[in-house]
Amino acid sequence: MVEILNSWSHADGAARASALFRSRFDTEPDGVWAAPGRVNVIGEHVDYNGGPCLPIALPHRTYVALRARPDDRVRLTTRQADPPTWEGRLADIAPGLADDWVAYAAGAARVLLDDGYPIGGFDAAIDSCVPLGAGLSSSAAIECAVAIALDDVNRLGLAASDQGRARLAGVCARAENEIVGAPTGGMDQAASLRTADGKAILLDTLDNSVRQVPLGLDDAGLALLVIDTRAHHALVDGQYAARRRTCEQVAARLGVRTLREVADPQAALATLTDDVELRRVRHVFTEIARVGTVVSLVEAGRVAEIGPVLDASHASLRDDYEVSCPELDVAVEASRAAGALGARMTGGGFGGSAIALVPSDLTGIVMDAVAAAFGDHGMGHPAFLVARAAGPAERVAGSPVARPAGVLA
Ligand code: GAF
Repeated sequence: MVEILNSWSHADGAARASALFRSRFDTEPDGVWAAPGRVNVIGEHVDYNGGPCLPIALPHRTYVALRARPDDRVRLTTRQADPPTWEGRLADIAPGLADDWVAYAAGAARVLLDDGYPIGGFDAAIDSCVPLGAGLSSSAAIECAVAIALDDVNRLGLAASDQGRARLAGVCARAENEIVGAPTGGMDQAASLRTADGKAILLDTLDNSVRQVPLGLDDAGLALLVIDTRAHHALVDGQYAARRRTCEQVAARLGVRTLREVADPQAALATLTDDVELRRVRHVFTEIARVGTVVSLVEAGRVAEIGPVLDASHASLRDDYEVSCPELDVAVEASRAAGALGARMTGGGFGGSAIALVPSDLTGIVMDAVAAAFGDHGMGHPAFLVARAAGPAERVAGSPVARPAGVLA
């Protein structure tokens, strides 16, 4: 029997978060807000290089029951961490917080305050069915769930438009960079806040625009299988930062702000004499091109043909960018051998998850094959989910908070 990672209904998630809130704070929350994890179809490690990426939001969400306070205190509790509580003042939310989950949960409040938004203290209870450390953006889901709740209870009105949601996503990304200390790009927060139900978004990180892209998987008889390798995944251990630094150094030397703005990628590659730099930058250039290929195929109704592009992305991430690991490689190879049309690691890498594009009727066979291959390699038990493009972060319980006239809509 393979393990399936099930998501919760909104009713279940809201009930869990509310129950945790009541047991910890002995009162009712103002409401419950939920933000999804994501899986990226293509466009890996390009979001901090001005490149495009194509994530979908998952039905797996982090639920936050939250109540505004009349003072500047913040009290947090979660079912997913130990110790499960934190208390402090808004002013205490700063780089160096002891626990990452506290920084994810409270960081957006600090950045909103720094940007001049009128944020007050709050009590919040967090529960989540986003698999932790699986490369599916469990951290961004916490940030975005709290951010959208704070937007609502403080009547900022940002969540009402894509422009405002883009601003909230930027706030959450800065919380991750500045408060958590993880030098990530902005894809995960945009995916959690700016997607639309049933669609991927093409996020262009150069101008921060998004375009909705229906993948058409059901019509093509295909499924996007996510394989959580359960191998360790962490973005703050220096490997991610080192790759980002290399890209930024080369961009600066080439006289551009981001590698996306290099006018002639081939000519630029020809100037690189350091082998590591050459391979890192080659990944970025080729991955950006692959996003274009996938979007063209999908929009032409030819999603069944994107498999080889996913395969090429994996090879590039494995060999040029060097962010794969044995578990991801086994997951990808075993899926292909069992009938997947293409497969690749997804997310930051160094563990986490892979995706496989599979004919729907082969999903069970591919899952069994991957689990068996892990067994053969002594790799423990992977877990699976079939990705369905879900909607963005939103309030899922409680009444709308009345907004004064004149706020950003
Ligand atoms: C992680 C980061 F958080 C994203 O910003 C992105 O860079 C991704 O790795 C790789 O594409 O999820």
